[in-house]
Formats: sequence, structure tokens, C-alpha cells
Amino acid sequence: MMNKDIERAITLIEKNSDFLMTCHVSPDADALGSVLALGTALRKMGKKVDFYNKDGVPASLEFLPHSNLVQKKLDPQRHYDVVFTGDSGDIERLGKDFFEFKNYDYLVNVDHHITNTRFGHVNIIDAAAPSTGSVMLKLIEQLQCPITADIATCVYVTLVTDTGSFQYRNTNEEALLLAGRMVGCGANPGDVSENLFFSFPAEKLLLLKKVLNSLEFSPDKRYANIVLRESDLKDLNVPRDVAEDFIDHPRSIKSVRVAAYFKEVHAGKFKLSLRSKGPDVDVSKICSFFGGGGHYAASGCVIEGSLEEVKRRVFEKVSEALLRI
Ligand SMILES: [Mn+2]
Repeated sequence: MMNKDIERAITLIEKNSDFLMTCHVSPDADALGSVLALGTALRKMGKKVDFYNKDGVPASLEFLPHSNLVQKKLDPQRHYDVVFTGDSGDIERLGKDFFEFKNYDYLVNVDHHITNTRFGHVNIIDAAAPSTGSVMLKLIEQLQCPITADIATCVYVTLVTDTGSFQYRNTNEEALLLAGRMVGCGANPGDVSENLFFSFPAEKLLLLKKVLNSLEFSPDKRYANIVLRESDLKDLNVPRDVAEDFIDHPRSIKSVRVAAYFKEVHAGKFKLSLRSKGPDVDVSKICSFFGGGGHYAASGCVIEGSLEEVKRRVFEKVSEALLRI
């Protein structure tokens, strides 16, 4: 299955010279790290490579090698031979500008989301892969290009972040072996940890104080939710991505099987992050019901309505799933 798709992608790389790398909006480390890894390899092979993300690079990920090359604008006149997308489950998640941009010959979709819609001409999807970066590495290994320290760092970061520092259930032998190999190629775990987990702005902790005030449990404490209000971000003048990992706090409680994190986009519109713990609840199904998707234990969607309404609808769906276990 996948090998054939990888072969097709390798042929596209060999036969063409002008590439665009892009990844999902509000990019996380796996999205940016995966495309930076492949794009860097192609540049070392002498190919012309542009990087694009509508939202650019969040300050917290500026340490990723070559992230300064990521552009926030697409030139509608510019033609690319091949576009690679990383970590995006559907084409809409690449942003409206890219959705409308048709000035390329081939689209190669590289991802590990179980809900991926296979929107590319070539689709390299491995739902069992610990990160999209690890799928990209399979591709890079087939190229006539050494795994340099900057490529290794990008891939290593995708493994650390998508496995929750090798703590989630997607932490398998492959994840640990690949991480070890990336360290062998020059990735530095101490530097990466310091950049990822010990470089936060002070406002992050002040924001966490506010968000934890919203913490609620279901009566049986198998479900917990927290809420980020738009006004909290404005008050502290911090970007949204700073608050992304707050979901780990409700999830850290022993009794909690499902944790929900409601992030207000604007009045009446919320982004939901849903996480499950243990093997029993597939939150990608719950998020698919609301028009989103993702992974078995980590998914997301956008829901409209008042906060109370949105919380109630999600709690209903989660309760149905929890009744079955
Ligand atoms: Mn990912």
C-alpha cells in the first residue's frame, strides 16, 4: 500500500524542480516540523522549495530549523510543479487561500490522521504512524540526501510533541527507535525540551490560572472540561497557541476518561479539543459527529452556539460513549 505511494512521490520529486510545502492552519510542531524536514531535504538536493502557512510560525516554534523561510502569503501567479501537504486531514484545513490556489500540477498529501480524506493525487497516509514527521522521514530516506542535524531535529520534534513526550499510547517501538536514530543524526533532546517546554512567556501561567477557574467535572468525575475565553487572551495579550496544551491538566486526573477544552473563537463559536485516556473511547467519532476529526485519543472540531449549549451538546455525546464502557 504505502510503498507504492512513496515510490510515486519519489518519482515526482526526481522529475520536478519547483515545490511548495504547506501544512494545516494554526500549525503545530508536527505540521511545521514535517514539511520543514522534507523541504530542507529537497533544498539540499538543489530543488527550489517554498514554504507556506496562512498563519505563519507561532513564536513557540521559531526554534525549528529554517522556520524563518515559512511565508504567510501565496502568490496566485506563481506556479509549482508539486505541492506537499503535511499533517492535514482534509484540504480545507490548509486554509481558504490554498483551497482556491490551483496553480500546481500535483498534490501529495502526507499525513497520519485516521480521518484523512485522501485529497491528494498521491496520498501517503499511515494512521499507525506516531507523527506525520515520521511518515515524511520514510520519504526522505528514499532520497539521495543525508539526514542532517536540521532535518533530524525537525523529525525528532514531531515525535516528541505528537507522542506527548513519549507518554501517549501511540508511543510504540517505531517512535522510540526513530527518535533514537534522529538523535544519532544530530537532534539534541535537551535543547529540544528546553525550547518546547521551558521557554514559555510568563503570561502563559497567568492564563492557566484563569482557565483553571473554569474547570468542571461530571458527577462521576469521568469527564472534565475547561474553557478559554477570548477575553482571557486579550487581557493578557498572548497568542492563542500558548494555551493549546492546557487540556493536559484535566486529562491528568485519574478518574477522567474524556477531557474537553472549549476555546472561544468569538462570541457563539468554539473550537473544541477532545482527549480520551485508556483504550475505551474513540473521540475522533465524537468530533466527526460535530464535523471535525483527528485521532482515536485526540481530536477536534468547531461548534457554534452559546457556551452552555455547546458544553451540553458535547457532554451528551461523551456521556453516550462513557455509558458503553
Ligand atoms: Mn500530527
